[in-house]
Amino acid sequence: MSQDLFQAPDYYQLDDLLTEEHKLVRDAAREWVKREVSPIIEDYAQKAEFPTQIIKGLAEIGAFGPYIPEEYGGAGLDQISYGLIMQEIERGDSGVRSTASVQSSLVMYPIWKYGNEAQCQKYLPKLASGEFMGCFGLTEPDHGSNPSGMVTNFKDKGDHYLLNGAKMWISNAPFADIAVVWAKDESGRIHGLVVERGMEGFTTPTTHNKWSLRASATGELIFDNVKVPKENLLPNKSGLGAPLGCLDSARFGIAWGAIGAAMDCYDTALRYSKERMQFGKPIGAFQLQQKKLAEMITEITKAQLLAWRLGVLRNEGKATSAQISMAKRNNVDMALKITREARQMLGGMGITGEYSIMRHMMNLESVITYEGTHDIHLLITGLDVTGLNAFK
Ligand code: TGC
Ligand code: FAD
Repeated sequence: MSQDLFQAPDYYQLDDLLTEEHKLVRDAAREWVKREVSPIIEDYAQKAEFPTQIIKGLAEIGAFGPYIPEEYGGAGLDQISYGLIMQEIERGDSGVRSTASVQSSLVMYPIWKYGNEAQCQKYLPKLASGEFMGCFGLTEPDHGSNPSGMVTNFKDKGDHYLLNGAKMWISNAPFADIAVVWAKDESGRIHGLVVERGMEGFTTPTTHNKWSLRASATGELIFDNVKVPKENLLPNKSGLGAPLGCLDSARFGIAWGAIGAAMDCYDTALRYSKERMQFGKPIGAFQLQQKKLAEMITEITKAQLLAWRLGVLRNEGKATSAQISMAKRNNVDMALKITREARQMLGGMGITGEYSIMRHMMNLESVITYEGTHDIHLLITGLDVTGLNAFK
């Protein structure tokens, strides 16, 4: 990839809404992405490999459990700091942000919120430092948007649980040390269990041939009569609301992350439009190109305001799940549309790995699908405003 010349747009002086700590955290993540992610990410995406050497750096910028208390190894930051870190990482690549999102919101969060003290002490510090990597198994081959239909199950065998079933499309699965797995007990109630690599009957085959999130490792989780110690059940919450509560946290991070991808594409297209000459003028002087840029910065600014306000509400403990759905849906859609416009602005160069735009575009096709599809989030908003359930 060409040299990373990224300059973040701040059209409405939104930096004035941030504290000094927010800016320090964001700038540290921004510099780290320029130094450690931008120079290598295109190669890793091309060869469909996650760059495991950046795990330590991700931990150092606080990307693993930004809001987890310091006593458990987390950074003890607020929700806006968490969002800003996700924005900066996804500015580099959505797949790298996925790894951080899963580790923080889908592995550390449920252990912290639903686990007991012994589980927190055993897992959280190692997850925060990157010594342990985790994954989150909710989706199954036949149950994606409708996780309540899951068939993965466990039976009480006296001194242990016996786990059977399969999960599909699991980020980080191929290299994860632990998996937070959602499964039904004999009465059909959903619980979270921590399954560790090495447990007999537990395998994590890699998913190949993705055109999207190529620098993120995706796989399956297969449970064939896995004996899970009873102390690995997360005791403090059960039911579908438990995994969905984790998704709220991850979706919030995605709402911020998508802004990063959009900012990167806008910044690239803006620079290119001033340098690329056609018909004796920079292409940025043509009205049609200016329309694209003007609409991009307008949409980015609106998305920034939505994310910031949601961060304030999350900090105050007032954000609803439906508000989070709206922000995830709007901001990912906004980013995907910007990647398509920006790619056109670069003409043929836009399809090459010399620029990040096409990689962002392909990545966002996953982001608009995972953590609840674009249409599922629309139905969540529809249900919220009408009180009428269109899911079933
Ligand atoms: P429903 O009857 O509406 O709800 C069941 C129970 O859950 C509660 N609830 C929530 N709790 C916390 N947070 C939320 N967001 C919640 N939404 C619902 C609800 O109050 C109820 O509680 P209770 O006590 O009454 O039982 O459930 P439903 O079966 O009708 O499904 C609703 C639906 C479709 C919205 C939901 O299932 C859904 O969100 N589907 C999308 C599935 C999804 O997002 N999967 C994501 C998998 S993980 C992933 O993609 C990781 S990608 C990671 C990366 O790489 O970044
Ligand atoms: P389906 O649920 O089969 O949906 C297919 C289509 O039908 C969609 O357009 C959907 O919007 C639509 N649809 C479904 N129900 C309705 C309805 N009621 N009304 C209208 N339309 C409907 N999952 C995990 O558990 N952990 C992970 O780490 C994880 N990582 C992922 C990484 C990647 C790269 C990808 C692609 C997915 C990942 N997922 C993960 C799974 C992801 O959450 C699911 O793909 C997603 O929830 C959609 O499920 P599905 O693919 O089975 O699609």
